[in-house]
Amino acid sequence: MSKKIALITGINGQDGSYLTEFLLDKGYEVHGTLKRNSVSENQTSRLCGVFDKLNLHYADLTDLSSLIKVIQIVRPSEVYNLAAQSHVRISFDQPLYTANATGIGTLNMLEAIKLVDPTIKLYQASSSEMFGNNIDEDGYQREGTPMNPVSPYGCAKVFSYNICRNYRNSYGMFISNGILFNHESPRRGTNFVTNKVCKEAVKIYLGLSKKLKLGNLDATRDWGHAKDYVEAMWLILQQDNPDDFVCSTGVSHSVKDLCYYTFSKLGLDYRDYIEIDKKYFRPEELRDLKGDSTKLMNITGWRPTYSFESMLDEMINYWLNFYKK
Ligand code: F7E
Repeated sequence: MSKKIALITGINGQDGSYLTEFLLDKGYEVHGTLKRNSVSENQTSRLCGVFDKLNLHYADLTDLSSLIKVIQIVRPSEVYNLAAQSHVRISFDQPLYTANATGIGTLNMLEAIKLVDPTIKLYQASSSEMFGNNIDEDGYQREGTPMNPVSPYGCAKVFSYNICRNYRNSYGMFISNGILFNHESPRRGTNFVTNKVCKEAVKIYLGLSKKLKLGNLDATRDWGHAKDYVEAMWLILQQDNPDDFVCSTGVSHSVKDLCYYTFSKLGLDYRDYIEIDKKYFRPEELRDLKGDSTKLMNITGWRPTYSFESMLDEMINYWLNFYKK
């Protein structure tokens, strides 16, 4: 059987790097797109372990011609569309760019696939941010929960989710949405709350910093590990039929719980170090997220392997080793 070929947009992000490693282990030929950046040096730092086994191409979701070209060159069997402006708070500062990259960018990818080869399978990185503050009666969000986004990012993701369903139904294309809840790791950008807290708590513990400024401590999130979630992405594309799936752990914690656990692990009381800074609040807050992955687990057999605690332990240890070096 010929080698399967995957194309990953946003290959240099947290998820792109774990997915690359996962697919290389499965024997795939892996290609990825990079967006042009004025500083090229750190762009592929998450990929350093597998850099020699990769094929990188410059392309941008906002540039349809670049997508058509890369699909014509690579001829993938599977496309994982992970690229986006993915920071919720920043989407309020850059709403138009977010709508273009995170929303219209997906439509560009759909058109590129439809024009070049509509048999290519597409995984779309949809998000729990699409639900906004809607919760089912039992406190969970799942595939049927109505979507009511509360950020430009969430609105753009709802557009992408819907246009994917529309192309699937209209043209019979194999397009699946993974509705992923928050997923973290040592490779997470340090302007997302988990890795910010782990990094800064370690700096405080080592005497390198004194305070940590945060926003809303009462928000709750369902935090899983990115390594587990990229397996779900792959499983979703291996099904006989395209469909939409929630991927989550089913357990949620507050930002306060996150601070308590992380600082306690280092023998510190978080209350001595945290300052509230209004600039980290969002104009409209998404209060609580907790996902029900029953459908994904029943149909694909997926199970998360990390707990909230084991994930944070890995992240704390990463920063301890980083600063001790
Ligand atoms: O915020 C609160 C903040 O930025 C989590 C993205 O991957 O997951 C992510 O979006 C919570 C929020 O992630 C700070 O208000 C408090 O309630 O880590 P975050 P997010 O906004 O949930 C979804 C599923 C995605 O799809 C997104 O792409 O933490 N929070 N203080 C803070 N958040 C940040 N970033 N910084 C703070 O200082």
